Amino acid sequence: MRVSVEFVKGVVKDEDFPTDRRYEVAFVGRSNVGKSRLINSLLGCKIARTGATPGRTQQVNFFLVNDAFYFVDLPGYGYSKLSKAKQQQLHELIEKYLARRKSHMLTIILVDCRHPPSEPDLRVKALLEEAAKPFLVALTKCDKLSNNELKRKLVESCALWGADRVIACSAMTGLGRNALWKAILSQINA
Ligand SMILES: Nc1nc2c(ncn2[C@@H]2O[C@H](COP(=O)(O)OP(=O)(O)OP(=O)(O)O)[C@@H](O)[C@H]2O)c(=O)[nH]1
Ligand SMILES: [Mg+2]
Repeated sequence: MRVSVEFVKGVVKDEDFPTDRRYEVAFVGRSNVGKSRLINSLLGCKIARTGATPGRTQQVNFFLVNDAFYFVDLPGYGYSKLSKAKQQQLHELIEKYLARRKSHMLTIILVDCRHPPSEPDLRVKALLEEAAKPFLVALTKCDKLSNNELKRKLVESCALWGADRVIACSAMTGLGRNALWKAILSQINA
């Protein structure tokens, strides 16, 4: 799929979120899980800033795709070098966004395929279930697992999250890119 993309803004306060009411697809997960790189892989360009050191994204970044909907790159949680107050502030911003934002259509929860979901991942799951909002789970960095390890991980993840929600991904090899696009578009066009 050919896409055009424009960085619209990065915000730290919910009153600065865009007001044009286009649908939003949000990417959420631990710091360093690969949110920004997966967004770049989906969009086929290097628009979201990525980095080897965690804590790269500390704002809510809005990318307008095909002038039609937004990809929203949320700050990563669990970045221990931030002050407790700043971490708390980011958590509140993320949770407020996920629970209350009206134009927010779909959440992609990213979980590193080599680790179990973190406690905040499970809190996001509970919050979205509570708000009756749809979500998918992208297992990231699957290039790091052997085929057998990946099969085992998929069985385990499907049992936890629901089989129709889990997509094995690698921003490095492109694994999962088409499946993720298909799921995103079917939700947006539903
Ligand atoms: N091998 C491999 N490395 C990846 C993949 N995706 C991301 N990475 C690496 O993981 C690191 C973190 O990626 P980011 O996309 O910046 O992570 P993030 O979730 O946006 O991190 P924050 O902005 O801190 O929340 C970078 O060094 C990436 O190159 C992947 O699919 N495979
Ligand atoms: Mg990032």
